[in-house]
Amino acid sequence: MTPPDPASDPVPTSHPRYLSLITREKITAGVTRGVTSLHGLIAHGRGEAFDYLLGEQTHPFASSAIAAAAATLLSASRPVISVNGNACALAAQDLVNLAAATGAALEVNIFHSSPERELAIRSMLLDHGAPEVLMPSRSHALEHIDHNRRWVHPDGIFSADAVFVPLEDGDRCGALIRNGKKVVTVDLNPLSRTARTASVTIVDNLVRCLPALVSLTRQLASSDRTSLAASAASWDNPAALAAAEAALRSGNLS
Ligand code: PTJ
Repeated sequence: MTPPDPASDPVPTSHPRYLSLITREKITAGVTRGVTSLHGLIAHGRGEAFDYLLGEQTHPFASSAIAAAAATLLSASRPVISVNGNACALAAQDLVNLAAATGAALEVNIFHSSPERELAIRSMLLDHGAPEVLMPSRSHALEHIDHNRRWVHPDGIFSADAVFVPLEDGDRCGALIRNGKKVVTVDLNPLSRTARTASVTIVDNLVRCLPALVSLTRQLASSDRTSLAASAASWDNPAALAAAEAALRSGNLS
C-alpha cells in the first residue's frame, strides 16, 4: 500500500498527539530528502519513548540547562554547532537561528558515513538561510576516536572551544571533551553516555528546547562575557541528570 502523501493528508491540529505526529512527519520527510538516515528513525523512536515518560514537557532541570547552554555558547571564543541528520530534519531553522544568535559556525558531522547525506544536510541548512556551512575535512581529525565522526573542519570543530552537538554519539562526545572542548548536548535519555559525558546536557526534546535556547541567547547577546563564563562554570551537570532521572522514575506524567 502506498503511504499517504503528508502534503495532501496533513495531521489534523485537533489530534491530541498533534505535536508528536508533526515531529514524526519532519523526521520521515528528512529521510525522503536524503538528510536523515534510516537509523535516525530508530533513534527518534527511542527519544519519543523517553519524552513520553517525561510527560512531553520542558522540566525545570531542562530550563536550567538551557540557561547554562546559552552561557556556555555565548562565553565561548569559537563556538560551533555540529549538525547531524536528525537535528537537521527536526530543527534546521532553529539551528541556523542559534548560529546567528551566538556567532557559532555550523558544521556538518554525521555518525553513519554518507557523503551524499552530508551534502543534503548542508543544502537544507543553506535553504534555511545559513550564510556558510562547514564540511568535514580529511585533513583534520579529532584525537581519541576511530570513526567517520573524527573528520572535522580546521576552522570549525577542530579549533572550537565549545561545541553544541544535539543527539550525539557517546564516543564522540567523550572525544570532544578529551580534546579540551566544552560540549553542550540535547538528549532525552539522561542515562546515555553522551548525557553523562557532556559539560551541559539539556534533557528535553530538541524541538521544544531549541526555540527556548535561541530566544535566551538573543536576550543575553549583549551580556558581560565574564559573568556568562562564571555562570557556565558553576553549572552542575550531574545534579541536573539526577533530577531528570528522578522525574523519569517518578512515573508522574502530569
Ligand atoms: O545523522 P547521523 O548519521 O549522524 O545519525 C544521527 C543519529 C541520531 C541516528 C545517531 O547519532 C545515533 O545513532 O544516535 P543515538 O546513539 O541513537 O543517540 C541518539 C540519542 O538522542 C538517544 O539517547 C535518543 O534518546 C535521543 N533523542 C532522539 N530523538 C531526540 C533525542 N533527544 C532529544 N530530542 C529528540 N528529538
